[in-house]
Amino acid sequence: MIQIQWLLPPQPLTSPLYNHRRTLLFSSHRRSLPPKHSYAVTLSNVSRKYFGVPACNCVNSESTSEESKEVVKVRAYPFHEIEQRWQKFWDENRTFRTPDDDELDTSKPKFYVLDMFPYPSGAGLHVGHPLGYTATDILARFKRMQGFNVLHPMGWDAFGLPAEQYAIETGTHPKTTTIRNIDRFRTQLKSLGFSFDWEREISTTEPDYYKWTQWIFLQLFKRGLAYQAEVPVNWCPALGTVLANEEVVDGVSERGGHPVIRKPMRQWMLKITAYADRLLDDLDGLDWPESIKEMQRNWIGKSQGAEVEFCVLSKDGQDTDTKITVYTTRPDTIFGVTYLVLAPEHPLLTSVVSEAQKDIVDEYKEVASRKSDLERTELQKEKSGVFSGCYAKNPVNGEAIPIYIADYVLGSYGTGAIMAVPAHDSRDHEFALKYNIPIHWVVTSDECCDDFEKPYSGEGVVINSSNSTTGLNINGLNSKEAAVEVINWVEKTGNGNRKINYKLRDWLFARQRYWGEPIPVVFLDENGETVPIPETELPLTLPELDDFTPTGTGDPPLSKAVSWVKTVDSSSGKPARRETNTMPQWAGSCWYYLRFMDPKNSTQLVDKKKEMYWGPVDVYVGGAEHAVLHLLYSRFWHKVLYDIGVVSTKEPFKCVINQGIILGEVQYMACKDKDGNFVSADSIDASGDHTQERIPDEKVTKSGSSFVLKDDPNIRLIARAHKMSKSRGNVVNPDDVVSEYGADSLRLYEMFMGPLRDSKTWNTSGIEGVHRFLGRSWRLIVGSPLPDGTYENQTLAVDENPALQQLKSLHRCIEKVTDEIEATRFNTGISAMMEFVNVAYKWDKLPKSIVEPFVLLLSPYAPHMAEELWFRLGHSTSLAYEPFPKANPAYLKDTTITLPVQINGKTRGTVQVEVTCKEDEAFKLASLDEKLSKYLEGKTVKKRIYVPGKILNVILERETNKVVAQ
Ligand code: ANZ
Repeated sequence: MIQIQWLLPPQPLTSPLYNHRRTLLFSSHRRSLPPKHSYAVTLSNVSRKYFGVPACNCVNSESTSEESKEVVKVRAYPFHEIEQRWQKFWDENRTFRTPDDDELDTSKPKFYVLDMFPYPSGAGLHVGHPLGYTATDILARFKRMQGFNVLHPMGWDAFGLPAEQYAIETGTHPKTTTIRNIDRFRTQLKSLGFSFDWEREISTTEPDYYKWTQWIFLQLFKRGLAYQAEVPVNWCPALGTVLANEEVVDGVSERGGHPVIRKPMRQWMLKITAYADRLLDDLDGLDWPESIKEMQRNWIGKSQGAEVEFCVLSKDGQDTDTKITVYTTRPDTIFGVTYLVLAPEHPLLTSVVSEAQKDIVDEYKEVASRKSDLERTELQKEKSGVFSGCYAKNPVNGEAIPIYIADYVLGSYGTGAIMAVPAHDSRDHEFALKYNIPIHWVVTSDECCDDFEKPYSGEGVVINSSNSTTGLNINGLNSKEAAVEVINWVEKTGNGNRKINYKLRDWLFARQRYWGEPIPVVFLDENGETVPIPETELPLTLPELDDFTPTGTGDPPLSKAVSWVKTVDSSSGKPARRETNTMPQWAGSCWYYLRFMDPKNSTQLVDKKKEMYWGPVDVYVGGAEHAVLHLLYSRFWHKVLYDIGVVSTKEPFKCVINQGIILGEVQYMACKDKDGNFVSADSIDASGDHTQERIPDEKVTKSGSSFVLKDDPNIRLIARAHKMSKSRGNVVNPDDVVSEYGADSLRLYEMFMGPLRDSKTWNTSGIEGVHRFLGRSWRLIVGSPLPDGTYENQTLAVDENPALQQLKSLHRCIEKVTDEIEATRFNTGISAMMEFVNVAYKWDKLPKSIVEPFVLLLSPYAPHMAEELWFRLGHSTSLAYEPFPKANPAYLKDTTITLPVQINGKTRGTVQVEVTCKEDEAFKLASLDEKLSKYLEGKTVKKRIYVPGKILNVILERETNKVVAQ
């Protein structure tokens, strides 16, 4: 019996990882083990190896009495001591401090590798965070070792809603919550051994930082790029507050489920549309995932078309002075227009709607005002609308067509009015069918269906499109030619003009919130004029507030800071009020990458020289959820800063990588019929007349490509991985993994799970695998543990020259690891190291000149263990700046060949030899070969003919041959 003791910091016995370990023990002993911190069990030698316990000599270790006193420390290697020691060492020695000012040698190449900095939430880190952070840390450590100056910083995007909501609920000041959460995040990140330069840490909530966010706002304001407008917001009358989009679910408030309406309010807007073309064009030169570039292109949504005027007709069918201008990208379909649509918020509504239809239209407008643009334009939603009671004239053929009001047309895009062509647009088609409006086909192609039942939205050849009165005839032209023709015609006849439109809207930049950057302007009491505050008065700090509850009037909470709001305009000395809206959370994250280059500068946002050296960011890693807004907003600000000479590059991020998401562990569900009996998942029908029950992993086994119940293999189970969430109980906490397996194992595992960019499923036995690899590497180099579970202080490495085979294995590993890090294929880099360790286990001796480079290769991935091994190999300084090993091509060439061996002129087999192999060596290998040795054993060699690299021919003495044969 062996006493197994968990040498781990106390942790809840119910933690999933702890349970997993216990299950492992349990399954190797086929015995149930209650959750406790110490077990007396018998370990086979296989299990002993797994737990790092010295092997036992006895054949059956079941009941030897001395052993029962043995207390075994369960762990593959002493990561707890190692990791803490090296984290302390790095901190105390400021190992990862990026040189600054005079110490910075700008003749060296630079590498700026950045993570999308986190919002420090109350929940702490989840295992998704370290995925990207480990990848960037490997790159940072690798480049440092390659002689680059590396900038690898970390900070906090700490303004935002949750801290404010928490303040409303508990009265805790958002600042207090934020500091607490930041402290937790920092501690967690440090426990993972990331080589951030913590001296550059920034938080968007610090006045020293947001002083510059406000400064950028002032520059935007001065250039007319920040302006005020009446814009609809989500107003919740019951809560008396404006809500952010994410706080509104299906038209009601997320908290309390109260109705939310759209209400126009004065807002700050940023004119990102002025940069639309540059934001689009400059995408081409970026090394970003094509998918993100495409999403940005779609978001900017540049389209080319025309604006065409339709004259509104009076009751008796005469032209009036009122004209409706529509925007269309398909002027070629103009003969197919059978109605017009105005958005419910269109300004011409009042002059178009007939007296009879007024009430119906007003009611429709009211309902539409409660819907968001997204709801209105959703393709699946049923289209609705009302007739205005009025008609307009199609300029190309003089036809009178009805004007409708429908909310699938948005007031904010194009002109807020469309010419509807139901034959060729699916939304118009659906609408026309519903309201019995004619459908006229004007484009045909091989691809469109014969029965004209479905709309055809592609291009083709134009038909049914001529009019003798207006003289326009586009029949027979293809769509592109026809469009040009129509645009020329409308321009010539004064009915419209060519037009480029963008989907991109100006950026709504104000929030009716407390926990954000104050907007640095005042409004004069006398006339409401907006006056920016002088730059010398920045930062304009957030006033202290005790009560964060909404005002009930829609005014932001800051309006409660009465003495702060009431002020004077310092340039004129006139009484004024401060702006009480704050900036959105996007603001601080728009430019933080610049501040990391020069975080303490109190006179400039960033020093020009430093920016010229460090900019742009070389590699930027973060979640795909930021593909559009964050990346677009920061590109916009960067371009403005470029225009005013603050930055020297047109784009902020040279290369962007999206790490995939980590899904929770696969869960198994069994289906049960009405009577509660298990039924196989492949036998259930879609009627849903069954329930599902979660099955614990130990009751599941694999059968072919599916999973079944161990007890009844006929019952096939449903296996599914879900997004990690508290409600599913599948959240893995990185702290638990670190205390159970160590940070190096977590780092290695997250990199080993699969390609960085892919989505992956968490699998605790996967960590066991990499943890075992680290334990094996440790024991390969340090040796087996002593009986008390500790290890010798040195290593097993010897000062001897390496064998050629050892050099070859090492250099192959160097080449692979280097290539894979450079290509950010970290998982395959790990496989190369695993292969190396497997091979190295077969060697008798471990030369230092082989072990040391291997430790350096391992160091970006598992830095704690690597530092410890480096130290044990006799080095007194950190390996962080040791040159990264370089593969020597001489050892990479495959120098072995297959040499044919003949006996008495007949080819009898082959041997693997070095190209440089001498005759004696070749003969020795042939005599050791299983097949060839049969021909050579006991015989006398008369002659050997050896052509190096080509052939070995062995001629045997005849007599001897006979003698043996007797
Ligand atoms: C006639 C037509 C015929 C259209 C056809 C399309 C197909 P993009 O490419 O996205 O710019 N549209 C214009 N303004 C709109 C608004 N405010 N709300 C909703 N839809 C609007 O789309 C431009 C097309 O979307 C325009 O071209 C217009 O419908 C519609 F076979 O005009 B089209």
